[in-house]
Amino acid sequence: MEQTLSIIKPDAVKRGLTGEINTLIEKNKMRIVAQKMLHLSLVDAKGFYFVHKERAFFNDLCEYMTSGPIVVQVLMGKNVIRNYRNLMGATNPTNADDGTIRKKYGLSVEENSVHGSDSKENSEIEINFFFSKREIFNHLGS
Ligand code: FUP
Repeated sequence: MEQTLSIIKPDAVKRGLTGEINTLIEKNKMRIVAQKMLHLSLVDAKGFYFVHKERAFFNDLCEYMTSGPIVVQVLMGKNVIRNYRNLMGATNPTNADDGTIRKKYGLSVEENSVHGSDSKENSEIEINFFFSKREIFNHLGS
């Protein structure tokens, strides 16, 4: 069983899409084993997206991520890192496949509704960024 970090971003939380996105996650056989809502500080947004610090979009992205509350989650399942990335769709919603979260709900390459870890290594770093071990339930049953 693998875990990944998911973020429901400000554009989606603001539009009341948390429930619909959670339904898609659960219908696709991924379990939500931790979840909380929070409002990122600019320092935390910059820390989370540190790998992108040299990119032209870095400052805008960090400001957007602090523009309203987000929902952070740990998802669990077999191959959940890849499966959740597939369910999310391409970074730019215009290029995302039908049925993906970003195609359904994404507004632009920046306001693209969700984040998901892209590797096992990053999933561990990102989960530890937001959650302590005691907040994650890995004994939900099948
Ligand atoms: P992804 O893994 O699909 O979330 O995409 P990236 O890691 O490449 O980018 C992280 C976030 O940066 C995206 F979700 C949105 C933002 N971004 C922009 O705002 N503009 C860009 O041109 C590319 C990415």
